[in-house]
Amino acid sequence: MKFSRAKVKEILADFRLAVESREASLIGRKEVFMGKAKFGIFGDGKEIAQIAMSKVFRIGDFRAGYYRDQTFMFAIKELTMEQYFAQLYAHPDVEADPASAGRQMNGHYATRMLDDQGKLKTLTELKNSSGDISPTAAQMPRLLGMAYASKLFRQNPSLKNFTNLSINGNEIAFGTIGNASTSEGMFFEAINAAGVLQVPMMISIWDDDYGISVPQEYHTTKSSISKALAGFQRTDSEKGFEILTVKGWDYQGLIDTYLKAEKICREEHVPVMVHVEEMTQPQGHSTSGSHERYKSKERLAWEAEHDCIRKLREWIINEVLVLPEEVDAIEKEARQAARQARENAWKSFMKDIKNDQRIISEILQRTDDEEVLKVRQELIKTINSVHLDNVKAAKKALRLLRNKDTEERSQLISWLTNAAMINQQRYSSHLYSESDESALKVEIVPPAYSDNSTIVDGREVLRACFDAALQRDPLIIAFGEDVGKIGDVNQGFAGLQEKYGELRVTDTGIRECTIVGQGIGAALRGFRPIAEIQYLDYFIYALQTLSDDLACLHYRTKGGQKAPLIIRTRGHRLEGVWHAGSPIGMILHSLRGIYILVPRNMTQAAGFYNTMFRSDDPAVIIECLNGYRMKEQKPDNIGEFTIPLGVPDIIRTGTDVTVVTYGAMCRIVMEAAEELEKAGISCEVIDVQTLLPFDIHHVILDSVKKTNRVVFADEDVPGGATAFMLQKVLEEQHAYQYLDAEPVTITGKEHRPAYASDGDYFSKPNPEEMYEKIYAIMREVDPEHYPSLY
Ligand SMILES: Cc1ncc(C[n+]2csc(CCOP(=O)(O)OP(=O)(O)O)c2C)c(N)n1
Ligand SMILES: [Mg+2]
Repeated sequence: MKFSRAKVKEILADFRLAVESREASLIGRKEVFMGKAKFGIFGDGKEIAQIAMSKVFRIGDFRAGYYRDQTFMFAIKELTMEQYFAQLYAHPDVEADPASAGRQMNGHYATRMLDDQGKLKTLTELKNSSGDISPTAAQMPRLLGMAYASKLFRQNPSLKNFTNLSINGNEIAFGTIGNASTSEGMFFEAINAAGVLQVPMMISIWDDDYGISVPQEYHTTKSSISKALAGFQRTDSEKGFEILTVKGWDYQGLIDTYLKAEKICREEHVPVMVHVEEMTQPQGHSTSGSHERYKSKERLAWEAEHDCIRKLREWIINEVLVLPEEVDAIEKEARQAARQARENAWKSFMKDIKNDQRIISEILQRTDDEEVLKVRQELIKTINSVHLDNVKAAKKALRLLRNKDTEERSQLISWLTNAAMINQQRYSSHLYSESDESALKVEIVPPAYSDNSTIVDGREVLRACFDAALQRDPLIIAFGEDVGKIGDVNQGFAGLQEKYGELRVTDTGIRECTIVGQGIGAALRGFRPIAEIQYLDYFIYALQTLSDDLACLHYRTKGGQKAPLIIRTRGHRLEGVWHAGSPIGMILHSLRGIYILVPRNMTQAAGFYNTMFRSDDPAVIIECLNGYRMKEQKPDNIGEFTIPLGVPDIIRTGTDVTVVTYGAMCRIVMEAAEELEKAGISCEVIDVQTLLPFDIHHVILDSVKKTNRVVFADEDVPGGATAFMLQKVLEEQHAYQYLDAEPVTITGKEHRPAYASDGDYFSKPNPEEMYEKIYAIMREVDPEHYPSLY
């Protein structure tokens, strides 16, 4: 016999796991067709490669993958069969579905990297998977960041003590991606960046020749991603990638390939690409359609022939010389295990639902109302009922009982009140940090000034703040285009690379999406990165990653993961179409889950940086493009003072009109307010300072109670962020009842801002326009006192 006893045992255990995982896929599909789950996407056809990969995934390593990886997650023991089914059913419980507590569709894996208090666990003792997302290739930017963290831990000697986060940077960041998804821009961007950075990133491409129905020739140059990327292959004289190819059904080949890949990646910190070809997808893409529609008979026959489990079985019998009966017995046992897990998971999922159903049905039964009894009958008859069926029945009954002052009515109300609380927790908690380090709980230290406080350019205030931060916390790092050598285009980091080294303050390529991903991945691993997007106008390149990955990370894992990343950028008015943008509505509406801070000057910005450095929430901080050379008084406690989030600043008091604004507009509004004062109109100007969160203590409402008139002003398009502010103040703060005049919004034009001073003046709100619109409000009150201007 060629194989040792221990080896045979290992091979058979691998085979058993593959069969169990395949059975889970087959059962999963049936559950969807029986209406017990809404959608299913499975890892069938990809089992053996994932088992091989799991053999080199060590404690302390990280994964960023996609929806086919169930077998890998089983193999590293970070997913049980029951948890797998729990997610399929959308079981809203962290114990049942630790990846997402029922918030994510099946096949989206994640480990719990935070403890119950929201603190990072000792990641070096865990096998870690970052939280999957559905957009294809969107795991790539984060993957780069997780690999980058290993490089920093290995190369920066002052990080050696963080043994809870890294063991000398030995951790590999494992990525997986489908063949078709490698066509995405962010795949190429991340691959290029990994080659440049030389980070321990091992990307496996599960190549089954299709992306849903579309065959390879539509996706990839030369129909092969390893051929297309051959130029990335490192040589003796040039750094690059190690590119390996292997067949998805070749058990021994896969194991050998991954052993080789691991050694290069872990020891040398060289990025490795493992292109796993000739994979299959026995059940087709997902439960949404059948692959017989688009695969030829020949292809289907080829797939049956090359099924990785079938091939492994043949190999075990022919080469390992295990008796077919023994293999049959293993298969049988594995299938039974999957079936039992399904059974248990379903029972557990239905437990709370059935329990609530029983409570409601008992309450309804006690009423003597025919219609209510019908509602009860309907509820009991519902097949595969879920929580919403219970709530709907209870609300329906409550409507029917509205005129009756009965015991049952109050029981229903009490059940519904409790259910609302539970469902809020189930489906709407953890958008932001709920830990002691929440940005909303940071201790507030006011700026301190003395006779010695100097007046300096705004950029120098920022520079001093970053200097103090880098000095204080070795996990704070900053990177972006031109951030390193010249200290950013406005010199906020001037001289800081020289002082703290290239590993702390670093230039990057022009690649906004992966700059953000680099930040997300590093933040997940315990760093406190400042990822810089040079201009707000180029933020859009990173918006998808921010929206789909960072903004929902804490939410989609129900508090299982966090990435306290600061995205630093600069925006609002300056020059022309692409250096003067203020698309704040777009940002607000796509980034709930990230705090959006819009300081009017660099002192306020520094205060917000200081707050965020001490919190575990992510934030975007938008500095004013035209503020770096304005003079400001530098606080003496530049590294210590903090500014609270959600607390507007009243920058001018007044009695006639409340003007709500932020950022660079503050100066325009103040200029108009000075002029209006001369005409006897008194404006109260409020800088909201942070848009998310927005005016937590209703400072604006108090102002409107006094002035009874309100104006919202910014540089965004009409109906953009001003509409957001209007909704907050009028609806949420109920300010409408104190208004004596129509609320007014003053915004930029609908088009992008034109170039030069005149372009700016006629595209963005200007002081004259502000003056005239506010004057018109007062003219309506007292036309005699305020005669027509024209
Ligand atoms: C950005 C984006 N576009 C489209 C989709 C819809 N979609 C989901 S999977 C998929 C095909 C992916 O194929 P491949 O990368 O080869 O992975 P496979 O499913 O074959 O393993 C598509 C188009 C998506 N999820 N995200
Ligand atoms: Mg594919």
